[in-house]
Amino acid sequence: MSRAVLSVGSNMGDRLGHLRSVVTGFADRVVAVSSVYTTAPWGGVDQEDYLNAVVLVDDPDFECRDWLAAGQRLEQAADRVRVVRWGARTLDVDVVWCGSGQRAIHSDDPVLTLPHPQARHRAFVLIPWLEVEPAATLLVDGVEHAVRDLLAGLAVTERDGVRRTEFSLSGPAGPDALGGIS
Ligand code: A4P
Ligand code: MG
Repeated sequence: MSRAVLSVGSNMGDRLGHLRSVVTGFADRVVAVSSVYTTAPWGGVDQEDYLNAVVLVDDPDFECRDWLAAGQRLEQAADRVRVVRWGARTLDVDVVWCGSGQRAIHSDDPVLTLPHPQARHRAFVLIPWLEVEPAATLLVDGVEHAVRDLLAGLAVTERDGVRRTEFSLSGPAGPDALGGIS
């Protein structure tokens, strides 16, 4: 039985449509969906801006690995091709956090590392997560931190690269009209 925080991102093709496919795909397992944010690429690879959001999901019959497997199926459905680490992609679904009840699951398994090791460094994860779960906490080096404190500790340039849009993942479907937003 588990609840998970999923970070979804896209910077190729119909970015909004790809993110919406996650909400549609998880259907009634979806508990909350953040706003859609336009975000500067993270990780040093030269590429287009991303759209990012966070989706909270819950299913008493799902183990944490089931969220990863389902996310990877959605990536495949979006014709995701793995070329460059941290490079451009139609759809990325990362399991940021997974827990049973209020208990966070910790895992060092490279197939599913929990919590996601990069989450604490990424404003594009922390900002939308706080929007849907303001009291969220994250285990860092064995110590529980408020996500809002982790965000406050990031560089201003990192936080300023994440801007909320007026687009919604639950609104009417349509082409990605955000290409011109800078
Ligand atoms: N894996 C282990 N733990 C997890 C987890 N908690 N969630 C494994 C998801 N996957 C996990 O991932 C590589 C392997 O990580 C998988 O086989 C899985 O078993 P991948 O998706 O195949 O490769 P990747 O995504 O290129 O690498 P990586 O390291 O997962 O990259 P990230 O962390 O997904 O970063 N900038 C902005 N602004 N917005 C973004 O969304 N995304 C990335 C990708 C880079 N820069 C970005 C964004
Ligand atoms: Mg990934």
